[in-house]
Amino acid sequence: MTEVQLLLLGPEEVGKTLMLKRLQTVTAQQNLTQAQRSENLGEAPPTIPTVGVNLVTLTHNKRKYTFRELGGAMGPIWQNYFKDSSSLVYVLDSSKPTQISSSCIQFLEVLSSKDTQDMSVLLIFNKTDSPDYMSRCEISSLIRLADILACARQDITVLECSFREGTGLREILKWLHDKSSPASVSK
Ligand SMILES: Nc1nc2c(ncn2[C@@H]2O[C@H](COP(=O)(O)OP(=O)(O)O)[C@@H](O)[C@H]2O)c(=O)[nH]1
Ligand SMILES: [Mg+2]
Repeated sequence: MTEVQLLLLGPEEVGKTLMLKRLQTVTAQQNLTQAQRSENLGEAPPTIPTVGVNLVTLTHNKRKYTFRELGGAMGPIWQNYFKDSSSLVYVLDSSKPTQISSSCIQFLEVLSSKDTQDMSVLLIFNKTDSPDYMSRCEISSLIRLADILACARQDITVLECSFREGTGLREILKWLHDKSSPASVSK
């Protein structure tokens, strides 16, 4: 089976672990018959802060995806993991404007590393269910997203999600399928 290695980065508490739990549920449901399947994902399962590396494997459309979620406190050594991955998912919390500015700088540092130049990148604005969330349009002007997308060498896809409500998960699975570069995966 084709295997894809991905890095999952972003500040703490933005919803990375919940994203993995939600994707595990959705991909497990896809292996059930129509009758067994429940479209309702239910309440968000609890998460505990990730210490070190959280390794999660999903199977979707005959491909195996291994996510390495790195705890936010590991920021200074993220770069040690770049070489082992072909794609990158970066999550931001759209309900925290002050954090977005600083984590955008961290995101730019990731994009400027020579080891990420050939990666496919998915940038997620999570927590759109929060009452005070910023829309994609507002965040885009705050961090000058158009300039980032124009200047980056990477192919960057942007998505708005709520992992609490389970929105955006199918788009993530589609991105995984479309963007996992055959050249960087092992059989
Ligand atoms: N309101 C809301 N809360 C969320 C969402 N995603 C995650 N959370 C909550 O944010 C907290 C941190 O989530 P977690 O997945 O552990 O974050 P991580 O540190 O990035 O792995 C938990 O209490 C989650 O339930 C979301 O889409 N909306
Ligand atoms: Mg976590």
